[in-house]
Parts: sequence; C-alpha cells; structure tokens
Amino acid sequence: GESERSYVMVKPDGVQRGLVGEIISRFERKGFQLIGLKLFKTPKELAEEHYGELKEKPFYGKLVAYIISGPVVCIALEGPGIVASARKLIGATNPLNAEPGTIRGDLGIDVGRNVVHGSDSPENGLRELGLWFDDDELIQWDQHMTPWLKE
Ligand code: DAT
Ligand code: MG
Repeated sequence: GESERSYVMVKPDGVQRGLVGEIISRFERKGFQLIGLKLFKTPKELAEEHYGELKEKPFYGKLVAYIISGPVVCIALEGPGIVASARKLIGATNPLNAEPGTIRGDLGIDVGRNVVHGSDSPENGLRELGLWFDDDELIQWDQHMTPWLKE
C-alpha cells in the first residue's frame, strides 16, 4: 500500500543527552506525519519482546538493560515509504559506520548507545506500534502542509 507506518524511538541515551527535540525535528522537517508521541518508562517484558529476534545474541541482556535504563520517547510515524526512509535518516547500526548527516552518524560513537530505533520492515513497523502504543494513542489527522510536500 501507499502509506506505511514506522515505530521510531529515542533510546534512553538520547533522552539523557537532551536530543529528543533534535531527533523528532529531523523527521518533522523531512515531512513525515507524526501520529503518536509519548515519554515512556519501558517494562522489561516489553523490551524483551521488542528485541525478541535478537534473543540468542551475546549482547541481548545488555541491550535489554540499556533500553529499560531510563525513559524513552515513543514516536509513531506514517507516510509513503516511511520505513526505509526513516532507516536512512537514522543510519547504520554502529554509529561509527553511520554516514555523516544521519542521526547515528552525527550523534553517536558506540553501537551499544546508538540513540534511536527505527523499524526495519513495514511488517515490523505495525508489530512494534502494536507493542508500544494503545490504539487510542495513535491519532489520525489531516496534515495541512500535504499540498506543499506532495505533488
Ligand atoms: P538496528 O537497531 O540498526 O535495527 P539491530 O536490529 O541489528 O540494529 O540491533 C538492535 C540493537 O541491538 C542495535 O540498535 C544496537 C544493538 N546491537 C546490535 N548489534 C550489536 C553488537 N554487535 N553489539 C552490541 N549491541 C548491538
Ligand atoms: Mg533492528
């Protein structure tokens, strides 16, 4: 379909470093539509489920501990091609390999403190939004700049 949804999250290091506005701003300026937003303290079970695919990785325990170590900012975005485009804006998993201009490339130095999450497929976008948001926390609204963004 035309419109996709992505789950983006400012991780605890990004919140602690005061980067919330900077990160949201990058998606706003790009033109993607915000449909959900909250500051959130993550329950351990939710962090474990979110990263369930990585359960066998040696860094899984540390990853879960990091994600629950402080508040995160949960961001729901909608738009055509949002999933792949958000991943491009975020940059490579290891900030040292991430291109300048990307969030991780500009704002991080360690794979274990990479500032932000973004869904890796449209299916995972929907799965993750279902994990992190209640239905009534996702708002459908008319974005009045649309004619200035899309021909
Ligand atoms: P991404 O967040 O780019 O989708 P991923 O899904 O492969 O990357 O991994 C999820 C997170 O796990 C990642 O953001 C940081 C952490 N991680 C990945 N590989 C790691 C590694 N080799 N050592 C430590 N943490 C790692
Ligand atoms: Mg991933």
